[in-house]
Amino acid sequence: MPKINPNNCRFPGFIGAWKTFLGSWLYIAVVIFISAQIAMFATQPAQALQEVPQESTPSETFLETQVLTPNDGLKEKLPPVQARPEKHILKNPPLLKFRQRSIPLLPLKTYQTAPELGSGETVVPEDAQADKVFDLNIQYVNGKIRNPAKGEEYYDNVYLRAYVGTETSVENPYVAPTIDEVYPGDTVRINLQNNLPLDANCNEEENNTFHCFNSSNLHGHGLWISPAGNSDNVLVSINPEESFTYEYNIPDDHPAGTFWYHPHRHGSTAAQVASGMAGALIIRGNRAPQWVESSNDFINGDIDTLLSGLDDMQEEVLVLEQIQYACGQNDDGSINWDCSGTTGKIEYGNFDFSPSYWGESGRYTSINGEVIPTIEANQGQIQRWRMIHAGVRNTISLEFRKKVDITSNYLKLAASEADSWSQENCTGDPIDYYIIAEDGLTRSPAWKTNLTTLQPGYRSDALVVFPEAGDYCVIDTSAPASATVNSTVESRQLLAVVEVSEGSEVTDIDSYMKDKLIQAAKNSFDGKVEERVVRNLENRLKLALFEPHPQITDEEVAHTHKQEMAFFIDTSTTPTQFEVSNGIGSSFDPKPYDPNRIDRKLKLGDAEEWVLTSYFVNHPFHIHVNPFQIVKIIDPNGKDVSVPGAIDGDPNQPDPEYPGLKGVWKDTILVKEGYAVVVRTRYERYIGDFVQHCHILDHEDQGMMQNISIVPASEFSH
Ligand SMILES: [Cu+2]
Repeated sequence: MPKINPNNCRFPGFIGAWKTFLGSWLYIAVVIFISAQIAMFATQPAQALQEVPQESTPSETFLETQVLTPNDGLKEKLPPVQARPEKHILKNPPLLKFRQRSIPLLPLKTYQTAPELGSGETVVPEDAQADKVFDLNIQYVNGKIRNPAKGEEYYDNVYLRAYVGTETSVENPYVAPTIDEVYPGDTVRINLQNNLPLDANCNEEENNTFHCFNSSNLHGHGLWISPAGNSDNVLVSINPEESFTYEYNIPDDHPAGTFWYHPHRHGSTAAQVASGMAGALIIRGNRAPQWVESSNDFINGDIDTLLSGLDDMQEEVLVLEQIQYACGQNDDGSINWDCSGTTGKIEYGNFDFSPSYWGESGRYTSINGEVIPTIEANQGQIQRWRMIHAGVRNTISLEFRKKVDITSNYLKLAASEADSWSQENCTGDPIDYYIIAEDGLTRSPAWKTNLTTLQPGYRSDALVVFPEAGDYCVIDTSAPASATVNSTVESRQLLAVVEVSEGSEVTDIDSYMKDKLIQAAKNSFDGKVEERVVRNLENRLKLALFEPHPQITDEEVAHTHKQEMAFFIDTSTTPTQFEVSNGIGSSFDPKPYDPNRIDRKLKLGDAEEWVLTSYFVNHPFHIHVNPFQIVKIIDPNGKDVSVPGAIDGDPNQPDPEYPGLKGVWKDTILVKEGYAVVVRTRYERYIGDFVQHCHILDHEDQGMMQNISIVPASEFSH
């Protein structure tokens, strides 16, 4: 199977390089076009236009800005909350601006010229590698969150911890800015300044409890980078009034895709993410697939290079959040969810989780901070939805249905009424769309579905096309209890409404999407690459030339250890213990997290198979650094439910999540009680200590986490 070779991709010889060069200009043109589209939709066009990331800054400017205090001008920059526009058109989160310095080409790089191509030419695309500096503050913000249960334009006041960057949304200041325009090979520096107040109640010695809500740090979820030092290190605590510069060296062969960032300080992770502290982190790629004559094979490329050939694609970043603000306690000690006359917060005393709280809270899943926003689209226009489940709890099962009753008001609707409202009003059949990436990693073939399951931590990149003009409901549809993180039946929620204006006719979504993508391939590629990409697309929309990692074969794991992992909640103890076991079956030995214990030592360079299970309810497993490939998912009856077309659970209401995941790369996967999720992963390139954990973040804070250490072979012993 071909794999991305960064050297070949980046320096593909003279002709290839010119193609890459031209391709990147085409890409820039598309970015400008999309930005212009966004600006057109924005209620404040001038502001939206400013959000276009700056082009490469001359080095003088860079040096000039370098002498500034890293966070100058940010602290007081938060604008006051203003009167809100009546129409809630969804906007992408603001972009976090950066300062950039292009890295001069080092002599070493000439050595990396692809020898197979035989040209010896080294032509560097202008955007080859850069040093990008981002400033990010953590601070309290005053904001408003729409509460449709109370009226059409009713807002709850909230006071929340938030990431604040160079650009802050006036309407939704708690929405974290998007880190974008990052390319493989870039160095990303993030100056994280914790401006939260000192917390006298913070006891650093506490473990596996909710504590130190003002201490934080940063995790680049899904990034394939070092976990050590000041890279993606979540084992440090950045306390109030402290700052820390993270340095992410994005490797040359890093996949392009949808990633995200959030705090990961053990004890405050759930509280901070539940406040909305989560942002998109998008890696862009301009490496086209390549044909290599000498090896008679292809080198894979970035899906972005295919999609840039679409003539009018629109990109939406959707950060789905479940901001569980509360308003103190009732007399009986229960949480008061009614914020009339007060301000919603997430603090000690009103912060707690149980599977039923989200439903009881009456809160809505917000998108980029908006509750039931309107998304604008044109009939027949392909949209790339980069969806990020940045919530703490609640499974999202996404479907689109035509809304038939166009007069029915959804702007005043209690969350508890959304189920019947959706059933009455969104009566069209669910439409098909195509998942092209899971957790940022391109999958092949594109997965045609009308229902996607997003668990906390998941991302899904979907290509969506609306076949008719009119309104479509974006529904978080009801899911069977067996399919959810809370193991309870979840009722329907309305997430958004898509207003589709008249455009190109779509009679059949399948052939329409295929034709569009084939045209895109013809626009983007030529020769053997074009031929192969087109042939693949004709065959069930295969995206094989865009898969980021080579498969892990049976041979590769034949002689390495097997890892076992089981999640467990011990309810027989007080307090309840949240645990992880290194063994399953007779070796089951669950333990809560101990910061001073390394739970697994792994050998650099090995590939291993892991069997993941749960002995008590469902938990999304997430591991840092190296992603994994799903081999099979065995249900309690011994059936592999990861194969396309498998029926998982009750045939009358099967769980749609697992079928089709066989062979797919991910970094987070729901592990259902009694199931065995079998995955393989390579311990590539990076050594150091990091974690794997349950992505129900309150479980993580309470101990459902393990320390993992990848060491060089010389330090490894069983
Ligand atoms: Cu869990």
